[in-house]
Amino acid sequence: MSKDKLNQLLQKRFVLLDGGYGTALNGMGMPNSMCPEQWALEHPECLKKLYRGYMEAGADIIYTFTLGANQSKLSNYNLSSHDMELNRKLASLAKETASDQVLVAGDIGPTGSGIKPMGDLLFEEAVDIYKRQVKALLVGGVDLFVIETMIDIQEARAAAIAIKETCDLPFIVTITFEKSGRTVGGTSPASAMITMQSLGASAVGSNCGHGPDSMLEIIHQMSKVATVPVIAKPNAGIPRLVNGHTVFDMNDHAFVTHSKNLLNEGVSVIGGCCGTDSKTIKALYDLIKGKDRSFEKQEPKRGILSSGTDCIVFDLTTTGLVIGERINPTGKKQLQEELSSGRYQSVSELAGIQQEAGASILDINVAVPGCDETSLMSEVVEKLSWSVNTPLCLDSADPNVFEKVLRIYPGRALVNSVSLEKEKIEKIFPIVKKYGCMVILLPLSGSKLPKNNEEKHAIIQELVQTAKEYGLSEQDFIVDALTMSIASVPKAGKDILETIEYCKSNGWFTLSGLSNISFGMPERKTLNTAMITLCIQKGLNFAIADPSSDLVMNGMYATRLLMNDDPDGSSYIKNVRHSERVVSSQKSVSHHKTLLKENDDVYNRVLKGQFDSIVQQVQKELEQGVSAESMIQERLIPAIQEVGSLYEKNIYYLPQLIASSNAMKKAVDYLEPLLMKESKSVQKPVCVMATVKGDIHDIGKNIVSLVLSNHGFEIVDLGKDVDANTIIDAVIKHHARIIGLSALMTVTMRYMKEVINLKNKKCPHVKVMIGGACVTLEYAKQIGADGYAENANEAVRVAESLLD
Ligand code: B12
Repeated sequence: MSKDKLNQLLQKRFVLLDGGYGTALNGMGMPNSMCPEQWALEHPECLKKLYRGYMEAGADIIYTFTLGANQSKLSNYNLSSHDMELNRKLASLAKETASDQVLVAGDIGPTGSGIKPMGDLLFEEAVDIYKRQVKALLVGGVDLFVIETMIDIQEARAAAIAIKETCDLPFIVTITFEKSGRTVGGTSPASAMITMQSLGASAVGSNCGHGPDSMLEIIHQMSKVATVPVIAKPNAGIPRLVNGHTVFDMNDHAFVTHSKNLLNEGVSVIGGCCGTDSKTIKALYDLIKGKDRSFEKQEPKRGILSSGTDCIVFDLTTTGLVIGERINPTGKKQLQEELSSGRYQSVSELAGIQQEAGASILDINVAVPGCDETSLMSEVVEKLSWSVNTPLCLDSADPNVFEKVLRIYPGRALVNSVSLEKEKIEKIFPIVKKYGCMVILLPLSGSKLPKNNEEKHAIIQELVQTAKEYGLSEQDFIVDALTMSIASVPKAGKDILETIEYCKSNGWFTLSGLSNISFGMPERKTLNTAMITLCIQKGLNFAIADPSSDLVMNGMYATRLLMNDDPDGSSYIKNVRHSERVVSSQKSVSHHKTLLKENDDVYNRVLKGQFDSIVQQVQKELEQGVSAESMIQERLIPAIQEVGSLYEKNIYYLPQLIASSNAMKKAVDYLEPLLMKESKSVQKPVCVMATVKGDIHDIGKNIVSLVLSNHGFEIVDLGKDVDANTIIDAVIKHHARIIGLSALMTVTMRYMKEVINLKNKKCPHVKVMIGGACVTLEYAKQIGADGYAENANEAVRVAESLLD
């Protein structure tokens, strides 16, 4: 099916998707010990029955049963090499049953391994894994693709890129969010929507999760920034185990009532996930049947950029957005040295400082003579992607640098920049289109500066025209007003103001490299401040500037207030800096200034996740006579406790937790041998962790293991799908005091009891604590577990209490 045809369908009317498969097949006898895809293939009648049910209920699209049929996930069942065969056959089965009455979407789900920093795979490894799946689904005859149940935006992006680089079929995307309203990695619904629609998805939304009621706010956030139809495919909540049966508490009536609210929030593609069946889909059909709908969203012209976690949305009237300019090695010897030796401490610090100081975007320039700019830029972007929440602006004069970096950037970036040069145009515009980012148009013709404003405006016209020929719209670019130095061009100030006016009248976003105006002059900040106030009067959207300059920032906030760009004065009041610096109340992932401790670089490095440089700092302090024990007890442990509390409050997400834990681990690994010398005993309580047999969900178990080890437990992690004998053998071998069991499914949580029974026989003194989405305190008591915890921090408290 062509993208246009699907888009026509999606824009004409409500579209109905299918319901759940996994739980339904479990009910038909699918055992958890077996690969679901293989079992389904061996029992085609079961799957066909579900398909027929959904088709009769009125579904427009059914999914192939291939959510977990990628090489990585199949390795759990030693079936990696069967991925192509399974996908091809399962796609053919769906096509055959559909017999052209409904569309078949090739289903692509998480790898199960995750992409760095949250998992083990490199981004390109994930792309390759998905490409194999896409190719096989194509052979099986699918009409479109669906990327679903993605909890990591990078996996969703890798799958989208794999589809785009393999075929022209359209794809739709649904992301799964936590109760907190963000993904495990911290991506907000709006940011996920922007990132995936920019990459070319025909519709974007959410699936699975915690039921249709808790999806309402997620859909609300997504709808606000959506330029494509919005999808909701919720489950019927998290199931409970009641008298040995899996029970989803939400009935069809309640499901449909909540679905109505989802439609009112802007959803136009709807279906169900686990816990829903053909009756639910029929009820949804009745809900949307005959309802008129046309997807004609008349949006104001607006630009949108996103990071891995958050986004910024602006329109032609938005002024005073600052692009932090300080990550640029030109003329900075120390930064050059660090970058050329692969050290990024200053980069991380400059990023944090600028974000804290109010930058909306961070410019990243790493052009160090003699260095491979593409690899350097990739590494810096990889590093900053999950440690700051502002979008990034990728700044390079070399057009070859962008593609590799755009592949790994987990959001919608800004490319800086393209000028009127054939080579740049031919390289940059196609990749801007492919990766769906925004680009800065720089009015230079080759390396020549325009002689006057007429010439400058003619170049801008030509660049805009060319951008449109490459399929970009006015929402995809920002024009650089080209700021010259007042020291060399006396008309420089007036010229920029004229260019801003000219662009505004054409409806184009504008930007100024503000600091250039004062180059070669004394008291540069004064000139920069005067310039920004004048520019804001003309409606400049962005200034590339140093947000740490109080004078410039205050001038900007004040002008916005005086020009009625900040009608209630709230931005001015919140941000203006008094002569004594006021700490910004803005939430910042990397630098919680208020939480950082003055003069405690060890503590601060853990808090900021600076694992590259922590050992150096520890060594320095040891040389100054600080004891290893005091460093651990008084600074490292409190720091990681603070990290845990930030994670619990949804201020930190998984990437920050991992980075801080790495910092802690590196420091402790270095200090521990010294502690032995100081003849202090460092025997840690051992905890054996496992996801029980039949269950391959391990993300929660991994987080609990990480946080427990941060709190002084020695973790023996046995992985997932682990049987009782293996667990008890490990307990005996490692003299463990606690067993931590995880299960995410009602069918597998029963197995926890078997582990407890065996433990009671072989090592009754050992304590067991349990957890996982479907597990409850009640269930823990029922099976005789000693403890239960709902999340990782709670798990630490429970584990510590079990040692008493
Ligand atoms: C991501 C996901 C997957 C991924 C897993 C990737 C991976 N490496 O883990 C993939 C796609 C592979 C997958 C597969 C399947 N999934 Co799934 N999946 C999910 C999903 C969306 C999120 C789970 C998750 O990682 N959450 C994030 C983590 C951080 O949360 P958590 O695990 O709950 O952990 C926290 C706490 O519970 C606690 N905790 C966890 N473990 C422990 C342990 C101890 C000792 C303690 C103290 C605390 C503790 O602390 C953690 C941190 O805060 C859930 C839905 C949901 N909302 O939970 C469905 C869900 C678990 N999956 C479900 C199903 C049905 C399946 C499949 C059968 C689907 C299929 N068609 O194949 C297969 C299962 C195959 C198998 N045999 O295991 C159902 C289970 C329903 C049921 N009957 O019980 C769920 C609940 C969806 C639903 N609503 O129906 N899934």
